[in-house]
Amino acid sequence: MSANEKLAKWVNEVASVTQPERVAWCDGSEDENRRLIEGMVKDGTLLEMNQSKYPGCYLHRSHTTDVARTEHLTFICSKTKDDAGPTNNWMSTDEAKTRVWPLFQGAMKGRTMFVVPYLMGPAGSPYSKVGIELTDSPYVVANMRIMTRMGKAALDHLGARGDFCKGLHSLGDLSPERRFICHFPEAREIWSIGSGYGGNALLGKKCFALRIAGPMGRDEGWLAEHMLILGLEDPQGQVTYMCAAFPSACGKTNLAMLIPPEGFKSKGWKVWTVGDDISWMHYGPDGRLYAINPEAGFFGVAPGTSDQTNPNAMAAVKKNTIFTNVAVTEDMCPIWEGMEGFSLPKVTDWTGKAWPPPAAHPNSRFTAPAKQCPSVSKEFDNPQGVPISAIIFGGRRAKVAPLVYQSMNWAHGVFLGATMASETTAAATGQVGVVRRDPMAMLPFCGYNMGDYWGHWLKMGERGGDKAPKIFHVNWFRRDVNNKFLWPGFGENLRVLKWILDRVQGKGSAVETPIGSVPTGDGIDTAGLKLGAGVMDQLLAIDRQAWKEETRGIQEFFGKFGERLPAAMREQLEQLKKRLAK
Ligand code: OXD
Ligand code: MN
Repeated sequence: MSANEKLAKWVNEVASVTQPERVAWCDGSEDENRRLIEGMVKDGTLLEMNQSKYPGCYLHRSHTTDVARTEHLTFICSKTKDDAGPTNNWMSTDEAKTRVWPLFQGAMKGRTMFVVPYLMGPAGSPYSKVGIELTDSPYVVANMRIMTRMGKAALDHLGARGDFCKGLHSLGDLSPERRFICHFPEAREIWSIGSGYGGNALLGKKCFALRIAGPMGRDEGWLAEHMLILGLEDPQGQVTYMCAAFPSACGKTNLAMLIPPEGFKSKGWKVWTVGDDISWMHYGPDGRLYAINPEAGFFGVAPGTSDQTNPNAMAAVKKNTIFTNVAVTEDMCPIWEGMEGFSLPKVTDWTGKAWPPPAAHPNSRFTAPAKQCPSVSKEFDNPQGVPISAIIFGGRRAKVAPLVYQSMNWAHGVFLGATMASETTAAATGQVGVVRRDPMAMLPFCGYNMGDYWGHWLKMGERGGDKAPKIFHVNWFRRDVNNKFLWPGFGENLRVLKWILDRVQGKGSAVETPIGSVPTGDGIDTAGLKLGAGVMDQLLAIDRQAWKEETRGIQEFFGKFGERLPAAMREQLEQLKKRLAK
């Protein structure tokens, strides 16, 4: 059976269950998009923004109970519970068939079912993969057109092959009671019902590119990661590529689009953006690890984004952007907390009313084409991807973790990723210092047993040998005794990237400590930065007592994985304990 026959058969099967009024095959063209948008403006799904200031931009206000990913309703439906592991919600395939599948019965009555072919990754790349999403939400189609290479590019890539990821999505009745996001890693299939929110409904993103692609990478020998990809250009014009993983809402998009501080910019330092959220990494013909960004757009958090924190993102969202749940000014321009001009009293909040704070929903978003970002890398569409020299893991730690340190080797680097954590702050929960582990920032996105996932990481390093990237850990969020951030962050993070680059090139001064190589006091270039006396020492300090405490937390966390914890991870913990005891 050819790919198209297989596709046609599946579309018919789904249509006979969901019973849409009509089926529309999407080609991704301008014309099709214009018609879709016109329809949505007419029925109120989209509001037109100020077309002279924000041409091609629209606002969507979601249902008020459908504003974020719903992790407790997200399931891995693998053969056994153990295959999903202790960090995922598991549902058996049989249960999914009896509990979730019936919800699709007649779910699309009176609606159009769109057939959305999409390509994850550049056209012509051996590393790109095709997905097909069947959805009854035109808003999803319009977002998928920005976030992926949609339509013809995908069908061309698929050709006669039948290997596409099947994704079925219906808004259902939008009730959280009947909302499920189910992943079938063995069948490479996704069922999502009851939500129109990006992470639940744009199936190419978290569902395919992470939860399904992860097990594919395990089986095929590559990595699907929750990482930004950036190119750091030095004053000689040489560009070095790095990937970085941070938990959601830790500034990944800002780091991917960083603008260097004055003294560095004038010397020729630049950051080029390849991706802000997901990285697929494969070994290339020369034995180096190459990354592609499977996505074609940014689905970024709006609040806090401004000309101060991320001018590149602000430029990217000036046209052809879909805003979701932001506030608007009187003349229908998007606005949110932290954005220039926000103090205007006359804004309308994300629900369409006068604004009691917050005006924009804290998880309000922009969906913008990556090509509109001034810092987009010229390698963005390179089918081979970019060669990765450094992998960076980052947590949000008020204490314990220094500003930056380098792992001793790959296995130790995997340990740093596996033990990544954030501490809650008073503002977030009322409880200070509660440690939440988020290995490789993949806690909500790893589609199989996390212990097996670490095992896969270890294998990938063995395969790379000397050519594998160097692994680092950063922490922009260390606080002083008065709970004030010690490090200014944002553009100044370039100074840390520069030390990482130095280390990759065999330069950069460091001291060996029990936790890894930490920069010497003068290792980080602080020229032009006004840091208080002793602040750099505090940023780089290792508190043995706190680290001993940390090893107890890690031991407890590792205990959850039982037999599935790779021996090398247990070994790393034992070695760390020994080094701390010396
Ligand atoms: C995202 C997330 O939306 O990580 O990218 O939550
Ligand atoms: Mn993310």
